[in-house]
Amino acid sequence: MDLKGFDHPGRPTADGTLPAGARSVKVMIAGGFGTGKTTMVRSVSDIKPLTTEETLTQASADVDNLIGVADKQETTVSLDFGKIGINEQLVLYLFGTPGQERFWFLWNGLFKGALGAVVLVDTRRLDSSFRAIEEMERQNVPFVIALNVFPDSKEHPIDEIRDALDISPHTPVVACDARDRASSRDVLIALIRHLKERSAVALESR
Ligand SMILES: Nc1nc2c(ncn2[C@@H]2O[C@H](COP(=O)(O)OP(=O)(O)OP(=O)(O)O)[C@@H](O)[C@H]2O)c(=O)[nH]1
Ligand SMILES: [Mg+2]
Repeated sequence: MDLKGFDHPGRPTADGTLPAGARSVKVMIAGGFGTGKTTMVRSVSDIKPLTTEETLTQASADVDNLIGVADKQETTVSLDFGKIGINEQLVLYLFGTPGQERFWFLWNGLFKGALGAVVLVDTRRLDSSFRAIEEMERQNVPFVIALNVFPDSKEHPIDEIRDALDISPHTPVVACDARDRASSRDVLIALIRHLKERSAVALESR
């Protein structure tokens, strides 16, 4: 993969595109409650990730939709942090968001300087990721949708999922297994491609 253009530490440009020569990129791993954000950061990180997991309390039982994740024991209360070198020129710093609604107030600060995001979606509970998608659009952070496939997930045509999530036809949708390093890495590469394509389009229209 050609990653020319990621040579210097990157901050978002005024129009939100990739800076020429970015070397390190802040990427958010977002999505609804229990969609596999911490799992993805853990599986893909080159360093021992920092996680802020706390035992799920009864307080959230009536609030969170636990279909498919009823045996979930822990939840992220602040953030997950990991790092992955994609190649010698590019390092991604990964920031996993908390999924529980009561911690969403933290999102504003967390997104500062983020160049892109992965929004994890559990197709058994599509609605749990609506808010994350809205937030990406509101904060103008380009994103890819990663469908985290659980054993009892049904297969849905991608177009149906696009319609249900109401996302632009330009937003990539990829399937993954967040527990698998190679699969999670592929999602991040899909995001980088998307960021590069957006930058190329923005440059052409200048
Ligand atoms: N079968 C399967 N289980 C998964 C997968 N990804 C995550 N899990 C499991 O699903 C549960 C939820 O994963 P987490 O990584 O904690 O989800 P999260 O999005 O970080 O959750 P919050 O921080 O609470 O919002 C855990 O029990 C994981 O082991 C997957 O791809 N396949
Ligand atoms: Mg988590």
